Amino acid sequence: MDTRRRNLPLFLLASFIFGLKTYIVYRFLFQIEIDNALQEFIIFINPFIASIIFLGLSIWIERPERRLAFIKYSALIGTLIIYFNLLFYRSFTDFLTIPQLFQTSNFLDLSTSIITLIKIYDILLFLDVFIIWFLCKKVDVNDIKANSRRTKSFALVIFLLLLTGNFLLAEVERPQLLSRGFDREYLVKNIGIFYFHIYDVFVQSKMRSQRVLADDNDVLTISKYINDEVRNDKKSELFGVGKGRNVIFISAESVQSFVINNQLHGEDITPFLNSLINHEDTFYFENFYHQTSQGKTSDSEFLTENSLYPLSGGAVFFTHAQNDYHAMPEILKSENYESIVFHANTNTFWNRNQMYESFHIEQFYDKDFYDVTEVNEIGWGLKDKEFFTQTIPYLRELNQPFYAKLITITNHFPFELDEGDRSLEPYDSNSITLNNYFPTVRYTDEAIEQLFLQLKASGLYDNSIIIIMGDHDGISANHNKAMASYLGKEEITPYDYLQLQRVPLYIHIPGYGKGEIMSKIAGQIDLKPTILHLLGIDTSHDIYFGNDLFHDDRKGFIVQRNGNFISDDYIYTNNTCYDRKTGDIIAVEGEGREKETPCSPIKEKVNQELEYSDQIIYGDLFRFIQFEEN
Ligand code: GP9
Ligand code: MN
Repeated sequence: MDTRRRNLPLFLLASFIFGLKTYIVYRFLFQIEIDNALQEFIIFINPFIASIIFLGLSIWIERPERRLAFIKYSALIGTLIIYFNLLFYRSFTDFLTIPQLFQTSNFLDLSTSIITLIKIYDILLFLDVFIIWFLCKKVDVNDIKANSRRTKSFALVIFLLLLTGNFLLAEVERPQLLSRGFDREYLVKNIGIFYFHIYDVFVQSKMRSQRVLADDNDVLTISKYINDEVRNDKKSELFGVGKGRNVIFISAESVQSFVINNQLHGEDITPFLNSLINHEDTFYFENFYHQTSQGKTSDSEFLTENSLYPLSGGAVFFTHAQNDYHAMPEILKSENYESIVFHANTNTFWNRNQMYESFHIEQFYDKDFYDVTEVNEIGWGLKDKEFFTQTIPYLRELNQPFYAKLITITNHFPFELDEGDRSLEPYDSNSITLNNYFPTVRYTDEAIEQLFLQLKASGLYDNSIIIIMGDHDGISANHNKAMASYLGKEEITPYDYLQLQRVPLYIHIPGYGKGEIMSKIAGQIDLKPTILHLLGIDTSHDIYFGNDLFHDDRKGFIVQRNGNFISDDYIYTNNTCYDRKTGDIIAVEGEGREKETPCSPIKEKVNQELEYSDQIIYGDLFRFIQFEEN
């Protein structure tokens, strides 16, 4: 009799039982949010595909006993992996990662409460293992023969197809899922827990090997560069004007500068932000650039807290959350400041829960601290107005001085807004994204206006510095055509596109009275020294790549993560050196063309600086430094 047929169904049967269990756990024991039918479909098929592939590896095992053992132990180990994740999840609403396994504090937390995390019905999660073991026991090993080459090749093709299909669907659901990292919940939702662990092992081991090769000599070269090329320790006129004040930092989702002082349908898009520019207590930076890459909001947070560059690929919040940093909250702590973040999204998004700990942020008021209902929710959290309203009571309770960061979300792609919240009609072009962007920006503008009133009413306003910063662009190059039509241009050139990477920066110091419009180029990298100096905190022992924006003597260029840059005189993008002010092309680099252009010497520094910043992150170099706080 043909015995191949007998063991083939066994692994398939086992896959089915194990897959079903996994699906039930995903769907009913983890609280994974499902937003659409495609996600529902992926989360349903993934457990079966994953089990078929893993248990299907048994096809390549020759010896029958070993083959059965493989199936039995895979089911057991797979179940244990799911179960440990479940226990961890019950405690932290998060999935296990390698760094967490080594973070002993987590496990201490867990071990004291482990009994409370185990539920009696958990035993049912092992039911499939019992069944699979029982089935394996029933099989007569003499009936099992080696699989033919044809069977193996056939299985290989099928497995590869299944795997690719699963990943393609995940990619459709969430483009750049693996390269950007996003959120662990998204990863698990789209590729399942087993591939997620493999992915995590891969990312972590790559990082660890780079870290091992680094040593403390690397730091010396970098600090020399910073002392020679970046830092200026002379105090600006504003050094210490905000001493002892609170810092309220509003990270304004996707707000770009092109909407400021601009109109649509004959109306100002951002009336409040426009009026704020002319306020005597405001410094408005009209040539301020975001410098983020794939990590978007998290990159902008990384830049502002550390004055280091994010990574060219992936999100540093995911890849290097375990590093030693010397972030603003840590420095502020030694000045008796408490640092807090408010953002009504889950705390695992962008791995904030882990990275914030490394930054010494003391408290993260995430979604759980807010009353989120069907009416006030939008996208990844609360509507901005509701978010600010619910944040005010928390702010009032804080010990002063504090550094509070409030991250808005309403003006996020795809720029949805309920009809009743809309006070500006959409634009009319072939890009729905750009069309809908204007009403949501207006909404955020109104929300910020409301926040100012609330801060005044709460008595917090006078003793604070209020900073408003656009986190990154909201309108990508895909919408260039519509953007050109809005701006009344024939096309968006690479020069225009780089100029569109400007985001607003406001530094509002109640009572200061001598605010100005600041025209010199500036970037997110500059915020750490700027804020610390305003508070009168010396940074001369620190390592960072930005400049105090109230200083005239600066390094003179702002770097984009892809190596493009803006300097006082030039803009470099698309291998072309432009005159910054006129946009005229000065020189094009490339074969057969000029090698040396006015941009070349700056380009060299730019690349050097990016490389140093990467070295700090990849080598985790700050672990070698004892930063002295004064
Ligand atoms: C999510 C929010 C938006 O919590 O910060 O992230 P983004 O997609 O802009 O990076
Ligand atoms: Mn963002």
